Amino acid sequence: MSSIPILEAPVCMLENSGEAKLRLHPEALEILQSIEQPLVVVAVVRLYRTGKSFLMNKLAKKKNRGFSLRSTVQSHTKGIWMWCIPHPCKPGLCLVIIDTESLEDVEKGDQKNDQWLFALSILMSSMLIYNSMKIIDQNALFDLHLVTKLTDLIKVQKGQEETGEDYRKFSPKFVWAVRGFDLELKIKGRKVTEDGFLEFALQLKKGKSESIKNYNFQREWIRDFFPCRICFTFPRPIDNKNPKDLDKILDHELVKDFVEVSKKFCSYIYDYAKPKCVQGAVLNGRLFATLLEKFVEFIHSGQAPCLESAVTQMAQIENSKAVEEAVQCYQESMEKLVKFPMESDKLSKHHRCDEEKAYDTFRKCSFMDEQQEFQQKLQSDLESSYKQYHSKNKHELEVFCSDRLRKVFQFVEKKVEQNAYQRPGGFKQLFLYLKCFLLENFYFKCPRAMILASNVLSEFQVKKETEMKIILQMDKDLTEKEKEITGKCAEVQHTQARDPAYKKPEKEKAARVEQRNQAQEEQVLQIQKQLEDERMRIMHENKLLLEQKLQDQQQYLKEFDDIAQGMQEEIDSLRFQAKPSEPDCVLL
Ligand SMILES: Nc1nc2c(ncn2[C@@H]2O[C@H](COP(=O)(O)OP(=O)(O)O)[C@@H](O)[C@H]2O)c(=O)[nH]1
Ligand SMILES: [Mg+2]
Repeated sequence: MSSIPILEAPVCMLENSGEAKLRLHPEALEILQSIEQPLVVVAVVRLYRTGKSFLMNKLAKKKNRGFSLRSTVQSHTKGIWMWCIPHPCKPGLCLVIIDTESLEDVEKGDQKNDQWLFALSILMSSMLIYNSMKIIDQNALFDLHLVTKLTDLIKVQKGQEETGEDYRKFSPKFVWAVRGFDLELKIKGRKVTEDGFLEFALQLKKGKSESIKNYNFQREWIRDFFPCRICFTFPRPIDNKNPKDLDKILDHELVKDFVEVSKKFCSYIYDYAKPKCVQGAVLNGRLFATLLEKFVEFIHSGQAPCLESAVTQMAQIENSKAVEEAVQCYQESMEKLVKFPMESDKLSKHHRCDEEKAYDTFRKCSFMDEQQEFQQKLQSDLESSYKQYHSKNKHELEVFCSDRLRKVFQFVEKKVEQNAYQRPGGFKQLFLYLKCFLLENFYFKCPRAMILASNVLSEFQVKKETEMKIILQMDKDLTEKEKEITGKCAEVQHTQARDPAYKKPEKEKAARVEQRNQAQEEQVLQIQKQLEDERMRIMHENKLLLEQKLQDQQQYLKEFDDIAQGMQEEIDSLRFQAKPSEPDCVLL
């Protein structure tokens, strides 16, 4: 997993220029898309110049650079800004701080855009900080009236009447931050906690008058929509009446109580803000960016963002991407590890291993593929990819075998031309050579290729049938002749042994032996000459026969070509005739 990008400063995510359309900033989307970690999204809302940016900088633990603070009425941030940082306490999570400073900015005529920004902050955050000055009073609560309009601003399910329960499913945790609070935490003389203070402000009144109904309606909505809520009361950060340039003031110069509450506030957020979930699925940066795009698309088309539809569309987009990424991961790994040609057993082992990697990638990137529709698509894509590798491997194996065999055959052909095998046992030797070659090159190095190699060898034998037959025949003939010679030599020696001349006195005998030896040597030489002549004759005849056969073969091939061509023409003509013809025009 890649690490969380380090952002030196916040970036604008959604621009509210006051025109009809809110503009998503591609730079922010790109940053989000690169974050693979789950996001904890904390959004701060409400009026400008209530110290939101100052507080968010404390949350980001940044002293110098951060959300810019404005001490003038003119607000700098127009729209929603975001700042992504590694979570300070939970490794592996990314904390996204969202500052929506321009809500109800006096310069912005378009109230509708502000409402959308408020709705988006609620939709996108896992914790919402509602910032107010001084006290929780009717005015501050009135500003939360937008919550009562949420049914107009956000749809949970497609085309259904929605209940508070539906809204509660995605509502963020709610933190009320009261700033510049200088009252005592007492209600009717009794000390209360900060939460007790908030709950008191949200209490319902008894009565049935219209004003009481309105009073209660808002509170009921807030209580219903934010079942999980908490309150922090912050004293003034510095003693001066008009705290300007707070960002330049060091921590030890701030009021001690303020520093303490700030710490408590930050710890609470670090501990309790959960990763953002929609319909039970945790959002990482990429999913968050897609969802945000979908919501803005809804707004631009004049509809309230519908959570269910956005999630379905997001799932389609994300799962298609997940399939693509998984197939790519499979192919990259196969290309890297497979060296063509290889034994099909090994290839299938690689396939199984890389297929597992692909499923892992898919599981990491897919989103709510409950019907396993995309997983099935991945399965069939991987199968067809494997088929391609398999047939590529088969082809390369054939090429590899043919290449090797061609080299041997070239060698054999040369030897055949030099009549190296035209001797007794020549055929056997040739055959043995081919066999040894196959064993050495294929069986021991690549046993799977042996079958293919044997096929190619058979093809060679068919092609060279004539030569092989001649070599075989010559082997037989010469072996016969050799036997004949051996027989004749044995006969001569036998005759010598029985000749009485050999038994005469030594001298005479020696002379006679000498004489006979000469005669026999001559006889043997004569027989050998005869045999050599015979061998030359057979070789010559065979050579002529071979030439004749080769010529015949060429002739046959040519004739077959002609016949085949003739047949092809007939076939073409029959095909043409068999083609359905255009109906004739009928004149009425
Ligand atoms: N009185 C008071 N002023 C604050 C506090 N926090 C920030 N400020 C000042 O209020 C001005 C606006 O602050 P800023 O954080 O930009 O407010 P934002 O518009 O809500 O983001 C700046 O001059 C800050 O120095 C606070 O807690 N109390
Ligand atoms: Mg601000």
